[in-house]
Amino acid sequence: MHASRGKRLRVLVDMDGVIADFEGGFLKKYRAKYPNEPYIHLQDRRGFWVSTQYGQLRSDLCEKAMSIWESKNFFLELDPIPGAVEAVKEMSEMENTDVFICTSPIKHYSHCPYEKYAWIEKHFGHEFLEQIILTRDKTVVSGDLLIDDKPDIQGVEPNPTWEHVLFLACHNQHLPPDCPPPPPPPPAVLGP
Ligand code: DGP
Ligand code: MG
Repeated sequence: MHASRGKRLRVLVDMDGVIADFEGGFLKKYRAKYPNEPYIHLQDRRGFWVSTQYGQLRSDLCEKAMSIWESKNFFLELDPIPGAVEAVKEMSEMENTDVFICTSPIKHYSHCPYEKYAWIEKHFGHEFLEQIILTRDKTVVSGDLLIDDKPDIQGVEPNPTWEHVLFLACHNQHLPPDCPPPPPPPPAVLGP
């Protein structure tokens, strides 16, 4: 494809749900903080937004869920998805290939942006900090491929340059292949 035409291939790799185990980390800390509250097994997760599904279980659980990823050290202590760090390192060493980590920080910004940088440094090394893109809108980032577990990636650019490769996750594994994305929730870019 592009590389064979003399152009370098630019791969954008999402972080949460692709290289960092957001769902597993969330469930572990939610159950530790709220041992007497109901929870959703990973195999029963449906829909991208964790807080939406917890809110459907019981309305006050939406806020309880959000308190987990808004806490200090939540993002820093996420485990890597098995094999993902090695795969991204290998890909970044491939000829004619540039790899960037392209990740959306949560709007509660006290800890998340810092911890995302620290996580990349811890697992990939200091040099990899050059390859981080923090954005709430991935449609304005140019690349050839975007590997991401979110089924619908919307933003201000209606025709992103990248092709979306949907990364399998507990919340999207029941979706039919190539299903059309649901309409975007106006006006927020990212959602809850
Ligand atoms: P990304 O993986 O780059 O698409 O980032 C999405 C972020 O949103 C990631 O940190 C996971 C987080 N997230 C998952 N569910 C919810 C939710 O229900 N509400 C909020 N605010 N963030 C969520
Ligand atoms: Mg993700």
